[in-house]
Amino acid sequence: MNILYIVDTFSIIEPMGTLQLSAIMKARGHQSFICAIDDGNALNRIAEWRIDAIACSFMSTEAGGFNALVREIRQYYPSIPIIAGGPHPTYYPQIVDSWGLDAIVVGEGDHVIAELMENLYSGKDISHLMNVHTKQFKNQQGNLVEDLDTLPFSDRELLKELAPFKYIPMKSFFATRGCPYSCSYCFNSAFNKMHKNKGEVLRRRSVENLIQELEEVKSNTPMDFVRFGDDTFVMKYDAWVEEFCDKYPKRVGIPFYFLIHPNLASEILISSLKKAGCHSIMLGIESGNEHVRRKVLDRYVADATIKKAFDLYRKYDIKVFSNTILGLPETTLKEDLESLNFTLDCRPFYSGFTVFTPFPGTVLGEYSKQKGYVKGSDDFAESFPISMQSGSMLNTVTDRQRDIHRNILVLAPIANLFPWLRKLVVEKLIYMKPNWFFDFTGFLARNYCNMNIFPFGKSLYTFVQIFNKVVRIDKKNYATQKKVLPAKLPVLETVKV
Ligand code: B12
Ligand code: SF4
Repeated sequence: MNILYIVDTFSIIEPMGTLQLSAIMKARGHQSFICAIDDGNALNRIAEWRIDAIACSFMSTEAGGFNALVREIRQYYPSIPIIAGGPHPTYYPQIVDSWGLDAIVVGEGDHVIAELMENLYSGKDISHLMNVHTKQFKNQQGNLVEDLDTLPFSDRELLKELAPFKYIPMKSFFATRGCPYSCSYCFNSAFNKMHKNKGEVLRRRSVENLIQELEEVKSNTPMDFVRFGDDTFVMKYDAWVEEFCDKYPKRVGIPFYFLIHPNLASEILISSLKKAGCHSIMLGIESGNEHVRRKVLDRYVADATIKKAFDLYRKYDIKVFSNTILGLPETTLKEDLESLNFTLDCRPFYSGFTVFTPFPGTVLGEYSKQKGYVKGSDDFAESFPISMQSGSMLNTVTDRQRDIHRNILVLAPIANLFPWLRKLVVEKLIYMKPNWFFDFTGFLARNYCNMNIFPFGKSLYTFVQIFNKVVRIDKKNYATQKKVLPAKLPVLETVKV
């Protein structure tokens, strides 16, 4: 089969779920093709590449564009099998009843994608497949992938000739799947509940398997920075970390980044990872108010623990990208300002802020909906913002608070980079009307910080490619985007065998 994988956009980070599934399908002899809907030519690609089946992967923020695209594809190719998976179909599976999809996969797709696509294509039964929902049936969740080493390495060939990936020498890897924490705003709380008794939540590849993939990618592709995308790369200093810190510098030796929880900072862990090549990390602060953190976010971490973690990472000269959420349910401007001040006190390298978004399936998302805090319709395809940097979706947030949020998002990194500006930013500038000057300086600060957290690619050409991409991602909006529609119905027939 010729399978077309569709993602929303080609950002500077590879779509790893899609690359994993493509590797599984290629191992069974199928051909893979990929396109992004924001290029506007998906419909033409189906005819041009003689596509037999389509696999869409998307988050909730991307659902509106996919809904429109699936409708368009159905007009031109009524019988081509279309399936979908990823975060939105997982946490909002009701889409299968109204979107015109043949099936969706809830949760991990590795065990089921081959049989699902092959059976759909050849008209065979799919009603026995775990994790699969259709209009007619909604099957239960099967077991989680137990041994990650049994999965093939991600199919990076799929992106090899594609911009921006071919210009970007930063490559993503996953050492684990799952997260044992249950923060109320995050998808893991829902994922873990959904997979109760379906296997271990946190699974880890062997160091050897991970290093072999890193070596393979390093020998095939330009790679000068490694980004571990795991929810929590490591949990503590243990035999795995010891082995990783021994093998990684010898066999890979490229600076790397990962995400970790502030509860897990210990001197031995941080010093060992630094020696192994750790350049930067992401630490979640999420709220500067300990009560909110515990009671609203289900994040059981003390102020002092967070500050100690920042101090330790600073001591080992590891650059920290922090994340703090504004506009949380049942909080006011007072807590937002506490969060701003606490974040600046922690002195991250880059103080990232987002606005709370009530994602479907998450504890806090569902709570906000039940309480009537969510603006607009219940249809996530219609009402979801395209990014957590957009204005709040909660009707409890005032217009003044929205303006202040917007200013904090762009000005906090500036106050953080230039501490002598902190008083001015915190006491005056964030209360002004948002304006292009704040946005522009914030954009520069954000990209300066990003370039230091992810210091990959030194050429001007890479810089221009990435800059283009960043500008485009910031402006992304499928509804107003120019699309290339086929002028008349293509002659392609989908052949069922
Ligand atoms: C990397 C990442 C990104 C990258 C995306 C890069 C890319 N090109 O895809 C970037 C940084 C751009 C990003 C941005 C955002 N992200 Co993000 N991101 C992730 C992250 C950390 C890893 C994704 C990943 O690669 N996972 C590993 C692969 C193997 O797993 P997977 O993708 O889930 O795929 C498996 C299954 O889902 C399934 N599957 C997936 N696709 C398909 C398709 C088919 C057909 C089938 C059958 C199965 C299937 O099978 C795969 C293998 O088992 C996840 C968290 C996570 N751990 O997954 C959050 C996550 C996906 N992001 C999330 C969010 C909220 C965002 C933002 C909105 C945040 C923001 N700051 O604005 C933005 C959205 C930007 C936008 N475009 O609108 C949420 C999504 C929640 C939701 N309901 O949609 C997640 C789940 C994290 C969370 N905190 O809850 N993100
Ligand atoms: S620690 Fe991070 S990935 Fe894990 S549940 Fe909390 S927010 Fe989600």
